[in-house]
Amino acid sequence: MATEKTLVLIKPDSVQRGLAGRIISRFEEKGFQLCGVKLIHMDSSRAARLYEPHLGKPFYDPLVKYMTSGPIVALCLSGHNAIEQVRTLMGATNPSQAAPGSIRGDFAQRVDYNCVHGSDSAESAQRELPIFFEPGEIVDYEANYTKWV
Ligand code: IDP
Ligand code: MG
Repeated sequence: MATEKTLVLIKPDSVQRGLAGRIISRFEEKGFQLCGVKLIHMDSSRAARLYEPHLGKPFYDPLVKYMTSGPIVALCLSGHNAIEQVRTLMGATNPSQAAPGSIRGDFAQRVDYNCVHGSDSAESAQRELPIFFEPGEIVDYEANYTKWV
């Protein structure tokens, strides 16, 4: 299993509800490392870049409106098999089907306001991370830092 980096977004409703810290804790408790953290209010061009694969779907316009409605927290997380494991911690896209104990299972009710985004493949992570982080903004612990823990 490879060490991977993935993108997580804590969506506007979750930030507004004060859930950002608890959601970040879920990932930290699992052992994923925070390599990048940003609070940003996306404009529609950034949201369009992120959701380009969904262009034309019925939920596209409401999704862009929702995701640009207020600040989000963008995370770059690193760890073993991070892309798949982060998706497992998030739970199913539709919170009605998300297992209790998952982030969406515990914190969300609706498919359209489902708390978090996570890259769904290595290709998606590679495409999505640069939408939020410059290469120099992503921390490389192994290369640059003494290991304390
Ligand atoms: P994902 O976030 O689990 O990867 P995607 O299928 O990539 O799910 O959809 C992107 C986002 O679009 C979802 O997280 C959700 O906010 C929204 N979405 C997906 N399917 C629906 C739907 O059927 N109705 C309304 N919104 C949806
Ligand atoms: Mg997706």
